[in-house]
Amino acid sequence: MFQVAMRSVMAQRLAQPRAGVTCAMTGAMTGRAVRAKAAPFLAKVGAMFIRTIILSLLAAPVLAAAPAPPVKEAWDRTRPQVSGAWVRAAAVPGRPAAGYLVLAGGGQPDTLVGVTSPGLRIELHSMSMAGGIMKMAKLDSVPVPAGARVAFAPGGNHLMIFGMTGAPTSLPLTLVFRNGKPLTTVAAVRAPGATPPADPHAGH
Ligand SMILES: [Cu+2]
Repeated sequence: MFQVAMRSVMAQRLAQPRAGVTCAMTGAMTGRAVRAKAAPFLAKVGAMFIRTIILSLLAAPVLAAAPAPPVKEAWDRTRPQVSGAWVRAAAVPGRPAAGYLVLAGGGQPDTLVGVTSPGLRIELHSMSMAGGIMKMAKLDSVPVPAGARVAFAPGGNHLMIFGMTGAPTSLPLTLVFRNGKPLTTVAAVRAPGATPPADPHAGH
């Protein structure tokens, strides 16, 4: 395109020399003389074209790097997230079931202060071994530091679920936080393991 433009300009200059040039020249102007006169002009036009192209090339990355319009997040990164929730049904009817899940801390620290499910009572529990004896303690809250992984898992912190009857295949769990909005997840209910650990809930 640049070459085409140059050729076009050159053709114009050669076909129609400026009036001033023909007036100043009394004799017939040779093609060579016209080209000689036209050369500085063509060089100027060419430089302008090149400058335009270079400026366009320089501008392109700047435009590409401009910030994209804000996109609504699918979820709020500042809040904790919950995953992998499941419930182990009690081995003995009437005993509480145990619930497990993993919390991923958000951008801001928060604290889990409770878990609810319709018709059930749920407590936060810790579990520890002391002198070969498994001990549980009720927790009022569980900190969820920013960016941390907080697991409720067999042998450690867990949810103690009272009042579960029948054999539901899933259980909705709503996690209540001190700062953020509640989070609801669905926990799969599994049968008691074939080799359950010593029943740490005998005291309930
Ligand atoms: Cu417990």
